[in-house]
Amino acid sequence: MTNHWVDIKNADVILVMGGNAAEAHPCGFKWVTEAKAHNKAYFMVVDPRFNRSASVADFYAPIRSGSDIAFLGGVINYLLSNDKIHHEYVKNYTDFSFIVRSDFDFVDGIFSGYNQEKRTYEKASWDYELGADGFVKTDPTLQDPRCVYQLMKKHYARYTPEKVESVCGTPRAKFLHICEKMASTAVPGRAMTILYALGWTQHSIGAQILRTGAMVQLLLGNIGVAGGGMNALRGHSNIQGLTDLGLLSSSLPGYLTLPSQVEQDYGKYIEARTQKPMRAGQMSYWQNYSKFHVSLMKAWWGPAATAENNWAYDYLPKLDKQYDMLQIFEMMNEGKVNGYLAQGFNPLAALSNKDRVRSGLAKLKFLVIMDPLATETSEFWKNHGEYNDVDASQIQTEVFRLPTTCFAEEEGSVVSSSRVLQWHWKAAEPPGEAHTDIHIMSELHMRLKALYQKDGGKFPDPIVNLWWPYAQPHEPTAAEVAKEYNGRALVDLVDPKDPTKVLRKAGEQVSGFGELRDDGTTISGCWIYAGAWTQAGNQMGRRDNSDPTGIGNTLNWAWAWPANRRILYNRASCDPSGKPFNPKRKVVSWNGSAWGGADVPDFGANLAPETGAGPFIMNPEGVARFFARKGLNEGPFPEHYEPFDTPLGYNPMHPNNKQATSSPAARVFPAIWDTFGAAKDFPHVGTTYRLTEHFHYWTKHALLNAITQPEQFVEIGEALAQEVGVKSGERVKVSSKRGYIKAVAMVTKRIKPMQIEGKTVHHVGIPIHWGFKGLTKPGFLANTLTPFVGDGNTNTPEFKTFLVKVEKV
Ligand SMILES: Nc1nc2c(c(=O)[nH]1)N[C@H]1C(S)=C(S)[C@@H](COP(=O)(O)OP(=O)(O)OC[C@H]3O[C@@H](n4cnc5c(=O)[nH]c(N)nc54)[C@H](O)[C@@H]3O)O[C@H]1N2
Ligand SMILES: Nc1nc2c(c(=O)[nH]1)N[C@H]1C(S)=C(S)[C@@H](COP(=O)(O)OP(=O)(O)OC[C@H]3O[C@@H](n4cnc5c(=O)[nH]c(N)nc54)[C@H](O)[C@@H]3O)O[C@H]1N2
Ligand SMILES: [Mo]
Repeated sequence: MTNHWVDIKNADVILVMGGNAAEAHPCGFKWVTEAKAHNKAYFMVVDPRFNRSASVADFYAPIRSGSDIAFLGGVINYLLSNDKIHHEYVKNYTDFSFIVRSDFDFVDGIFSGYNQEKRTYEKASWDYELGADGFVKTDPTLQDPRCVYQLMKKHYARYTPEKVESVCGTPRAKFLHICEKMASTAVPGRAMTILYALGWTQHSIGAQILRTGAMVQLLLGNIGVAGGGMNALRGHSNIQGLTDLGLLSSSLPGYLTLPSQVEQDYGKYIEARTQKPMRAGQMSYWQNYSKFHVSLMKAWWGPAATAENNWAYDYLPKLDKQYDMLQIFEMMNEGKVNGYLAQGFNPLAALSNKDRVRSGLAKLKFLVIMDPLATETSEFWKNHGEYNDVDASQIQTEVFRLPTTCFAEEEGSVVSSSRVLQWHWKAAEPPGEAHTDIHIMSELHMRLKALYQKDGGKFPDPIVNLWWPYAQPHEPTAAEVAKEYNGRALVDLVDPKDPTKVLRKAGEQVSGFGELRDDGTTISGCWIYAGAWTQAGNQMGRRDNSDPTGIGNTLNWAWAWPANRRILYNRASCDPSGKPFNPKRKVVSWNGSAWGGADVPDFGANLAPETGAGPFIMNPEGVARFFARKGLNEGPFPEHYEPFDTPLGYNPMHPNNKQATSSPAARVFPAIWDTFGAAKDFPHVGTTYRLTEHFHYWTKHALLNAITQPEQFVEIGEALAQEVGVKSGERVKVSSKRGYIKAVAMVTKRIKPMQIEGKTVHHVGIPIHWGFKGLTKPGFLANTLTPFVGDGNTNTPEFKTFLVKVEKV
């Protein structure tokens, strides 16, 4: 979230789109209720189904799954053509006036630089024009046809309300009503928040959907202000922590990035990530990259990371490709992976195209499961009748199960969607042979290290030299690890201007990332977490909920990254002179000599407005981008592409260009192309989602949850039920090109047929929670049906839109 849970109460308009917060985030959803009760907020839901969020909304509009870019592109067109934008904001805080390179182009769905064979873009032309001074050329009058404003206006002019209705199935009047309500927040005193989750991310164009939402918020001046923001409601209780700590395969902690295989040279690796300001007076905060990177390398390899060996740069793997889940399972299928460790992950249930996942697991030599429960994955090899129809005698994979504890059986920190790190304490002893994840991983590491020390190997250094300075090497404590990710000084840190002045004594915890250095004198395992455990102690354990300004920022409740800031980009809540756009919901302001207020300023505390430094300090241009310069992989302006299982078979924005039917840059493996379905065989649009009563695939092991939702069902509308001749409570078979499931039909008024390009399209709702293990009645894994294709940036599978056929059993 750019903002945070409590801040939702400050919103005037709330849009839940691409998520179902009332169902999947029922505790945080109380802030929507607060905004409605105390702030007269207007609450809107846009979803293929009239879901539980819609049931308490002021307004609901249906949308065809997978068509949100067309809808939001229509909103951009509406805002620009009706002049409903926050002029002072976009003029000063975005790239509206920047001139784009003359070789940038967009022709019938394809941007300049496309390589069809590789299905990727060469992005050089997706950039601004630079002047002789190295700074971006601009046209403050916005008349230049190549300025971002003009290009964007032209790009989205095609997304008319008629087009939106035809592509999305959203009736025009409903679409326009939503546009009007959004537009009401273009004035300085009003804000809209957008709450989203998987209904946006789980598409082959997921990242671009989010970007389109962010563009709408920028036009309205809703980023950085209280009650605004782009708010990703995260999933697992610590999934925010997982991304922060760099567990995605291309990341390092704190959103530093792993080098690619062409980056063998350390100097070039750092230089590429240390961008010089692209306009006068900008901070371009990533200029500090090397301080964070060197401090990380010192945290991992301690004395073995030296200036001479470029801080152990050779120890880092250099990526030849993205190693996301789809890639790993594809490589298993190709026989290129021998072993797999599934820690707190149930891929047979959770990953798309179950048959492909199972055939991948069957090619492994060994599979290690670290989990408190007996998951479907741990029995992928076992015949469970129709639910897992497999011949065990044909599978040689050796499976090890290592029982772990659950969160309540250990202490540690959990990061919420608000970026707040909260410490929790152990409440129960682990049962049986269960050990904490830290214990198991440490043991594995100790034994691997011993083997490498004994036998050597091709390159044992990164493992043999891993720094392990914990009191009990077999089980470091959560507190030790937390202190390490905060970071500390290795020697006395002196003031560079006055060497007699010691700023931080050797061995002391740093108070923030501003203290980190790139000369090997500091460590920090995750720079954005610097400040979480300082000399003053564990900030994550703080429980003071006082809120002196009433805005809900509670700066003494736990600790938020970065720097305990609760609203990101909060400089943008003020006009260029430092006066709040909305004095009633003041976040920060400039008092003539410093920034301050209800939040930690997102900016140099004493950086005067006169410097002209922009609020988006991580961008070298200091402003936010409508034109994603060299950004996402599909192009600098989001464009609608069809899902890979498309009910139309063509892209209504580019009906004559086959190349542009589905995302030209999505992750598709050659072996997968023939696993996509066509509407003639699979005429209905399937989508998968969750229910409050279950948490994925684990609460079916808990009796009370199993009682509340005992049996697998699918939701179909009344019209479709009539078409296939099925009544509520009867069983249906739902098939896709990849397989089938059978479940009870729940016939509902909450899913209505849609008119898409003159054709009737039915949605089928498929909750994900069932499987063949646990205390619920055995069921089919929903992912038997889903396609093995991923977003072109994140590689997140397209779980939310695919073609199925519903029949009565
Ligand atoms: N009780 C419970 N809570 C949970 C979870 C759980 O399993 N159980 N899981 C947690 C996890 S890990 C996550 S990631 C979050 C997920 O949180 P959400 O994303 O809110 O949950 P979902 O139910 O997957 O899907 C959200 C909605 O997206 C809609 N949708 C589908 N396709 C589209 C589309 O193309 N456009 C739009 N606008 N909407 C679409 C669906 O109809 C559904 O209503 O929930 C978390 N909370
Ligand atoms: N079709 C479809 N598929 C989806 C989705 C969808 O919407 N539709 N959603 C996707 C999303 S957003 C998610 S997050 C995934 C969820 O996919 P998974 O994360 O694979 O699903 P969970 O059932 O939450 O599995 C987590 C496992 O962690 C174990 N566990 C709990 N605590 C601990 C612990 O402390 N240590 C260890 N080692 N294990 C622990 C649990 O017992 C459980 O087996 O599913 C994805 N798959
Ligand atoms: Mo998730």
